[in-house]
Amino acid sequence: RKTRVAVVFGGRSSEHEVSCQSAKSVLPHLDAERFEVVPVGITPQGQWALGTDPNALEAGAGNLPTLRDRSDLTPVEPGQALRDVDVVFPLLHGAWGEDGTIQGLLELGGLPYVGPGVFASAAAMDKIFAKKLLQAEGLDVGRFVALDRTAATLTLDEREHLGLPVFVKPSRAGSSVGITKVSDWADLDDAIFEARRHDPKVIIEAAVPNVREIELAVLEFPDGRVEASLPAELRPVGGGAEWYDFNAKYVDDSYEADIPAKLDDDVTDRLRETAVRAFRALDCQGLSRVDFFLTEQNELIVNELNTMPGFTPISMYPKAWEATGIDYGTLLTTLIETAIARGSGLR
Ligand code: ADP
Ligand code: MG
Ligand code: MG
Ligand code: K
Repeated sequence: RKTRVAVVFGGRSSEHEVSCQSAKSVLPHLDAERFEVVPVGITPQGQWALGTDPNALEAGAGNLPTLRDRSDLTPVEPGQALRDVDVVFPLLHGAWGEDGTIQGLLELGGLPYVGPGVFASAAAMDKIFAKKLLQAEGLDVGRFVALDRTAATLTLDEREHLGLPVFVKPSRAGSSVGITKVSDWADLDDAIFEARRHDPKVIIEAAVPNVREIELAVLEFPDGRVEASLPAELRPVGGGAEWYDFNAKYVDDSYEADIPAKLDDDVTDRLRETAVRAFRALDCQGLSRVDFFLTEQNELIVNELNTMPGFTPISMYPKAWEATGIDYGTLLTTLIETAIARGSGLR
């Protein structure tokens, strides 16, 4: 019989719609000869539902599909939704999905799944912990200060250490949600307040001047080999956008992608090597997108790892593999085969 793949999408995070959009693209591209797809939706309230076809969803925020305000769904318990499934593709972005929580549920159920395990997912989701682990590996992560739950604001010493401008971010979020670029210390506390609407833990980073944003797609193959794609670059066009915010990501056309990025061969080689090191430093498995800041001096700063990046055919992760020689359908098959080869349990 065919391999039954549950594609779990939607979810409780602020990236609910982005996840629905990813699912909408993945479903029709899964190899129908080998895989039987079981779409499993999770509403923004956290209700699991079977039989939700992401291609039939209506548009919500940012004109993206959503499971919001759907009263016609048939609610199920997670265990019921995943009964008789061989492998799970947790196509969820952000909290309660990309952060180790659903991975924990699947471990308990003994089900293999696409992507990193509990620890790596949680570590990559938390920008503060991710940076500490990357630093321990000897990788440059730039200057930052972690504001724990009790610290109200930056001390004068910390302000001096970082300098202006700074980026103020929730430690555990994504899609640029809750992030503010601050160019005047008078605006700092409002930015911290905004970040804390998403996470009590806040990270404040020195802005990298004239930064180039480079992303690499890292993939684990069924035989355990781990490889990084060619680098892709996100470039602001028309001088309108100052940084890669939510609108630039999903709404307007203020950023363009160069895939592959126009870089000297030695920089490309260093990026590919460092992306795999970062993947291993967080104990990732399956896949991860490793996002870099390239400085004017061609220094590599690891910004973050995204363990379940956007997955439409025009998203950076699949595009970067396409440019490296692996098409969208083959990529999806590889991800699922790697998950099955790994099995469940400690590994
Ligand atoms: P998210 O997980 O929401 O994508 P990021 O840490 O990647 O959060 O930040 C989002 C965007 O903000 C980046 O892609 C970049 O455009 C900008 N940015 C974040 N931190 C810095 C920094 N230290 N220097 C320059 N730009 C930054
Ligand atoms: Mg992110
Ligand atoms: Mg990012
Ligand atoms: K992340």
